[in-house]
Amino acid sequence: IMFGMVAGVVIGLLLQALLAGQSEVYIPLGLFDFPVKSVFVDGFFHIGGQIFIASLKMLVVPLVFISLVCGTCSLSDPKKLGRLGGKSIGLYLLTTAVAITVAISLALLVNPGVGYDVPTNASFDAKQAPTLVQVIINMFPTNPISAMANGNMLQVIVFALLFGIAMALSGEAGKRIATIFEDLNTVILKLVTLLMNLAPYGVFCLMAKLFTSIEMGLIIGLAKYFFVVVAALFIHALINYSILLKTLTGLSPIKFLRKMKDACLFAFSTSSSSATMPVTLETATKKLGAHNSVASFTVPLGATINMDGTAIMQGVATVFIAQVFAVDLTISDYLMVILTATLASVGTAGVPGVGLIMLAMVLNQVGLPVEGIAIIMGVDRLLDMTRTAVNVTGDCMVTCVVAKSEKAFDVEVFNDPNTAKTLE
Ligand code: DAS
Repeated sequence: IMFGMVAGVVIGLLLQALLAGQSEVYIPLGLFDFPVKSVFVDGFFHIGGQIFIASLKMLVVPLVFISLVCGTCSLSDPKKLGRLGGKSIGLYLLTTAVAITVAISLALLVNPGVGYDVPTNASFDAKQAPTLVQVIINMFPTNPISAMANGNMLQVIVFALLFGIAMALSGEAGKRIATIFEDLNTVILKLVTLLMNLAPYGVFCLMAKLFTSIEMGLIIGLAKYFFVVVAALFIHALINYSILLKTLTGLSPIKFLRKMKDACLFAFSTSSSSATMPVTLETATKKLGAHNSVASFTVPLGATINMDGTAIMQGVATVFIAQVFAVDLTISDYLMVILTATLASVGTAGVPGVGLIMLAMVLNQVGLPVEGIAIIMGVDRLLDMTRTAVNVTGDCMVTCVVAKSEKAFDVEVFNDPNTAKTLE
């Protein structure tokens, strides 16, 4: 997978150099001129990348529903579900609040927006993200089939939890259905590993297409902003998560990060926590050793409500935009940013670019001009890829902490270096 990614980046940058800003380049083949970009970039790479993303997304709803029903009905006592929910939601909100606090502190140290001259054509239409009340009401599906058809993950999670609890309380009938769900889970997980064989090619196509058109030059103009976000992402993923994992579970952060490689590569390539979810779930159970009864709940939940990487971008972007527009934010404004960004991440699914939509909500909350988002949009794609990898790392870190605390964790699997290999 790593090879597919590096090859895609190199081919993309070579094609970008070959195109040198033109919309197309032709290779004369005697009978006709061969259009390189249309055939390779808009053809093979685009189609290959979209098929790969679609194949991952195709799995998300059935995988989450089946594994969560299995996980829930296998819980010995449903009261454990309450503990699971409390611990995971509490830890997800805590890590997100810590993430954005680190981001704001680092940004206030570096002052990325001071002295930045605003381009005149800045404009951004902010689609309103849902309020917290709407999120809570929307969590309960009026029609579970439409929730699945629309990929409304919070509604799928709620329905699967209720269905699994009802199965656990339904005696023989529940036990009979449970065996069917166990078999379905085995089959759907086999489908996940089968599709993993597509990964190197899919990642190659995604990277090749992206790096043919990505404006690397924009990073220079926004270098301070870009590198403050990247620095905060690495501090959070390598230091904060390691401290939390070590103190709360005693597990080795080095082993943890080594096992996160595949999931992070998928998250980086797809920029989508939800598309990466099948790999995140496999990583949490087969590589890290968390039992499905916990991971099947905490991973889908995390992919939906836990976005530490996104909160980090929002923290730095808020400071950057306030400085660019010379707006002095008070400490209470920053506390409001921390609260809003933490809660905003609850309400939006893990898909590419959702971080910017939530940023509009955060900026509105502190009275900052939403047009400021147009300034940072140019470099957001690369940042989205990196922060999505941090998002899924946070999901797995909390999964390990909760699973270990619930004694639903195999330390042997975690310590086994062989399970660090690519998903077979
Ligand atoms: N791409 C989002 C995700 O899938 C994160 C973001 O947009 O910030 O987690």
